Amino acid sequence: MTADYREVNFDGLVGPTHNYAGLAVGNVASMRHGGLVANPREAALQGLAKMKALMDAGYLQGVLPPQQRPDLGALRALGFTGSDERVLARAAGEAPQILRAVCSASSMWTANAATVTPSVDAPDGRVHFTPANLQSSFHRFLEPATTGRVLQAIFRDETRFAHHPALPATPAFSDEGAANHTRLAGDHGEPGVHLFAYGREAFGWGSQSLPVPQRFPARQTLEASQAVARQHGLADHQTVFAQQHPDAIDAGVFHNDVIAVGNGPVLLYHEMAFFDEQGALEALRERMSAPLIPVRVPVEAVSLADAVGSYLFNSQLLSNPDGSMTLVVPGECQENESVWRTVQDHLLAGANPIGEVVVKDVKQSMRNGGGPACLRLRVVLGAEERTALAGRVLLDDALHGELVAWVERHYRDHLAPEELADPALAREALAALDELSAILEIGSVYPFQQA
Ligand code: SUG
Repeated sequence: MTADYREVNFDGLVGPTHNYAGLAVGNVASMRHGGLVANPREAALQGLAKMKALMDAGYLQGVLPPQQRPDLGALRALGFTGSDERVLARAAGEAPQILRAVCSASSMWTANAATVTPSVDAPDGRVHFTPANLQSSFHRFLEPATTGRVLQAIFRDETRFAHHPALPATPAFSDEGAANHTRLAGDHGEPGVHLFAYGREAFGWGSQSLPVPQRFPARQTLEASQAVARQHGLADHQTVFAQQHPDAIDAGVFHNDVIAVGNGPVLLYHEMAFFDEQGALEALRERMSAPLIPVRVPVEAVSLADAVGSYLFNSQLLSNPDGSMTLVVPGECQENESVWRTVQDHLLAGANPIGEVVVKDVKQSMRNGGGPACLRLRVVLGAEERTALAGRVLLDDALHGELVAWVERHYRDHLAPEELADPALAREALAALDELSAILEIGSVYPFQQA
């Protein structure tokens, strides 16, 4: 029986309130661009153009809906009362940063939506999902409840899909999902080894001397990664837990996917990605049944600052039927001389499967620190699992066309942080999401539809 396992990239649709609020500490782009005027329409269309290009190139492409924003429920929980208009106006006057947070379109970065284990690796033969608690920032902590509902609406068949609760939303179990998780395997359908990268240990047993970042927070804990692996039933021989280099976090590597990307047996990484680089490689080699293909980029080729500025490692590395791989990099890589030279001389010309580089413009997202890899959640699915998906979430030309028309109907092309209190924006967003859930046939996943 051939199960025909393939990777489906589920990209997050950018929501109608996309804006630049400077909310993400340790994320250099977000901190730098806070206050800029955003273009939600362009952001959503850039995302859809990337999805369409990959679909046209033969990759399986899925789509995940944005979340309900502004999150008026969150404002009410914080003591703002009265009509929706009054709640927005009071928040704008008394707590503008909170208003910005509840308007963030951050669910577009679906690499942080959840951690996923394919059925080939799980003891019960189901695909496992854990929504990330995203507790390290308020605006992202608002995501997991709806994320869980959306994932359950799409991956509905309980005989094939297993959903776990998000981890306790407390610093000890700080979890940012698949952005700190890479599955390595000879091929998508072969048993894989799960590389979990973490920034700090919460309980620090026996390792008090391990260095921690000094400037920026470490968003993922070892204990969170271990708990997710436990939920999914992964055994020791299937997992490797590696500490991120604290200097990298301090340079703006707030997620491991800003400095490393894996696919199949290939691990493309910057030499500063892991605190114990050799230890991580050795542990992977011991566990993998296929030979690991490390593609290491040294500091002399690309500095940490250039890695963070260009998002070279926040690329999508995709498998092609002939065994080669395609690297989908953000446009910023082309603008950086040392990065672009490394792409040509080191990655494309090197002894590795990377045979093609595709450049995609996702600048609206990049200004908030989200590159091509942040925008997608990878789910390896067998043919029958793909057939079992509920909703209309696998992209085809018809769905792409409807989504583009939907964006053009509903989205503004100009949104400054001061405009977030506009009650018309909130009404526009709800009308758009109501229509979207019908287009995607995912049912009533939003709080406003359940009230
Ligand atoms: O969590 N930015 C996101 C970017 C997430 C990128 N994801 C991955 N690397 N996988 C974050 O820092 C900025 C929002 C603002 O400032 O308006 C923000 O949340």
